[in-house]
Amino acid sequence: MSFPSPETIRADFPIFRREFHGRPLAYLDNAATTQKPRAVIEALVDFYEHHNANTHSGVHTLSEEATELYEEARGRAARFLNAPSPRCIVFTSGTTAAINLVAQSWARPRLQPGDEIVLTAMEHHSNLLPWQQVARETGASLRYLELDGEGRLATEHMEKAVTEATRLLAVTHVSNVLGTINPVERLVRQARAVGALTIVDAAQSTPHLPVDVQALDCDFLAFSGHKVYGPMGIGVLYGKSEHLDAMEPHASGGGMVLRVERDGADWMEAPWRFEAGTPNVAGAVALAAALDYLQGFDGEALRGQEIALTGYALERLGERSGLRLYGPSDPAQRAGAIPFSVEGVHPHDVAEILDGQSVAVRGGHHCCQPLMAHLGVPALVRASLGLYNDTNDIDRLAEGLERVAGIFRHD
Ligand code: 7TS
Repeated sequence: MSFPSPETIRADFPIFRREFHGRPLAYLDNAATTQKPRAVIEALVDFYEHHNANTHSGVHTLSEEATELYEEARGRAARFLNAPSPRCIVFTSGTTAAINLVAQSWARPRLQPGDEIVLTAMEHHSNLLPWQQVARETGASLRYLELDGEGRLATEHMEKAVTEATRLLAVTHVSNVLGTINPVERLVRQARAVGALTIVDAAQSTPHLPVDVQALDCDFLAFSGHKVYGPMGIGVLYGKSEHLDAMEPHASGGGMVLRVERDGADWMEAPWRFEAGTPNVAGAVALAAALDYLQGFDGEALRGQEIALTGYALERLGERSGLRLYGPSDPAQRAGAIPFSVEGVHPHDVAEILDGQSVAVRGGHHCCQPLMAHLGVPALVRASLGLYNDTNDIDRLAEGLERVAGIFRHD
C-alpha cells in the first residue's frame, strides 16, 4: 500500500503533461469522467498489440488468451466489490446499461399495478428514466425519498422509506451533484424487511469509498469503468446469483446461447447470458488494471486526504460573497462533488470563464433535472475531485472565480 502525494500521482497520468492556454490543467470534472493512468492506457494497448481475438468462440491460442484475460478481469471486478463469485459480475457498457438491464430483465416481467419503486430525489437520470419506463410498462408507481436542507435524505422520509407495496428500492450511493453519501446499508435493511429488492447506483461511490456488496447486502449494484480511472465503454452490474439465474436476458444474439433451433434457444448460464455479442474485452482488461491501480493506494489515507481537501474547498469557496454552496456542510458526509452557484451569473458562463483559466469544471443540470427543480435552480456549477487533485487546484478555482466576479461586477 502506498500513499504518494497528489503531485506524484499526477505523474502517472500522461494527460497532465499537456498544457491548456499555456497552463497545466486543474481538472475538477472527475464526477463526469476521471483521467487515465499510464497503466490503464498500456493495458489497452497491450491487449490490442499482443492478445487481440474474439472470446469464447475460437479454439486458437489468441482466442483462448483473450477469453482468459476477459474472465480474469471478471474475477478482478468481483474482488473489487467483494462479490462472492465472478458469476455475480456482468460486464456492461457502463452504469446506465447495467441499470437498464435490471429494469428490463428483472423488473419489467415482475412488477404489477400497485407495486412501488422507491427512488430518491437526487437520482441521476440513469437511475430514474429506466424506472419511469418500467412503471409505464407495468403500471407500477414511483415514490421519492425527499431531501433535507443540506441535501441529505431527510430522516423522517427514511423512517418511512419502504412500505408493504415496495418491490424495489433504487438508490444512489453517492450523489453526483451534491456529493452526499447515502446510508445505503440502512435502506437495504429496511427494504429486505418488507421483501423488496435493492439496486445501488455506485457510479459515484466506487471512485471514493470502499464498496462491499456483501456488507451492503444489496441485490444489484452498478458502476462505470471510466469513473474509476478505467476506460469508457465498460462497466459492471453485480447481481446476487439467485436473481441473475432467474432472469431472462434483455438482449439476445451471439455468444450467449448453448443451442439454437429454428423455433427456440437455450441460454447460457448467468452472467454470460447477459452479454450478447462481442464483448469489450480490451475495456474489461484495462478496467482490471484500473482497479489494481486504485486499490494499490491506502484507501483510508486517500479518503482522509479527500475529506481534508473537500473541507479546504468548502472553506475557500464559502468565503466568497454571492457564492452559494450546496450539499452537506460536513466534508465527511460527502464524496467528490462540490456544487455551487454564483449570484447573477449562469453556471455555463462560470464554467466557460474558468475554462479560460485552464480550470475544468462542469456547469449544467448534471443529468439531475428533478434535483435541480427541488433546489429551485436551473443548473449548478460543479467541481469534483479525483485522487490527483490538491489545494493548488482549489486555489486555481478560487482565483478563477475572482475573475468571474471581475467580469460580472456591475458597480
Ligand atoms: N449514475 C450516477 C450517479 C452518475 O453520476 C452517472 C454519470 C451515471 C449513473 C451514468 O453513468 P454512465 O457511465 O453510464 O454514463 N454521471 C455523470 C456526471 O455527473 N457528469 O457526467 C456524467
